[in-house]
Amino acid sequence: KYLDKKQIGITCVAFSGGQPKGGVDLGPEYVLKAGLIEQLNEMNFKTVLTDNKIHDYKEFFPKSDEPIGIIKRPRTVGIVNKILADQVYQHAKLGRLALQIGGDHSMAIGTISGMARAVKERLNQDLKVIWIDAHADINTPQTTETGNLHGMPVSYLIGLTDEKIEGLDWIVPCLKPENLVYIGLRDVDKDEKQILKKYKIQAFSMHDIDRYGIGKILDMTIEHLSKGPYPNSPIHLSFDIDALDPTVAGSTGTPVRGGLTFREGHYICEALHDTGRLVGLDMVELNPAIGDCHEDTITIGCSLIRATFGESLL
Ligand code: B3U
Ligand code: MN
Ligand code: MN
Repeated sequence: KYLDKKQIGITCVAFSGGQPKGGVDLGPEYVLKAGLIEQLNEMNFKTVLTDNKIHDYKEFFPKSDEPIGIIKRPRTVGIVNKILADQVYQHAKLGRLALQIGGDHSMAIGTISGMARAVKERLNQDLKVIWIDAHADINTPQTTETGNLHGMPVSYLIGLTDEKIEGLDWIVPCLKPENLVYIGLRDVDKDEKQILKKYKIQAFSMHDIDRYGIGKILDMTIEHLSKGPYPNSPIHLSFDIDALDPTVAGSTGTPVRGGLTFREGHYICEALHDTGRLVGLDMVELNPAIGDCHEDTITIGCSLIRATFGESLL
């Protein structure tokens, strides 16, 4: 059996280097303080916390990290993700479900690299990814206007750039464009739209959700990820909390109006749990230093995690 579905390897990524705002590194601490581990244990999961601590990875930071061109903190983001990839891989190769709590979304470079490596090794299959986000995070070093690496992880995972940037040069492309589906998009840069078109990436915007409803969107998502030689191959869910509407979960670095409702967010997690194919979950961009009701955002982060791991409604 590939998975031991009763064990979760949890990695707490107290990291903010993929973007400029402080506070997103506090996400994991607040999620644990809200009782997530107890809640998962209550659901009969055995939980294993990576290195038995909230990781800030600071012992691995380079002494200096000047921008390379427009790219900010490439060596820091690079080394943190290299280590994170190994941590996720170690859990996944033992057949544990892997939960990563962030931290900014640049960390998906590591989480998905590590998970894809384990899936390749154990099953000789390609990992499929569902990316829930207001943003596409698919800028390349050539298209980025901000230089923030949390806006670029997908381009590194797919391998859209040949340019070798110091610190990021270890990344091996591990995601095929046809194995990726986006849900929740509403703030996508012009060049990113070109990339989505060029690589024919399946992307459901908020407009699509308005039109079809979240139920049909998930049916289409799962259908898309069931094409090809391995219709039941493992799925990784990368959930940026800014996919939710700011009135629902406002404590995040780049809120965008017109997002998912509380129920739409949870429905995504529940429907993916029901596929039986989920192997990994990232819950990212929770920033308790932003907004005046961060308890709501943290509580919702916890309940999305529980929904993904099968907390049943009835
Ligand atoms: N696309 C912009 C903005 C952005 C991406 N991800 C977030 N914001 N959270 C960029 O910086 O690449
Ligand atoms: Mn994101
Ligand atoms: Mn986002």
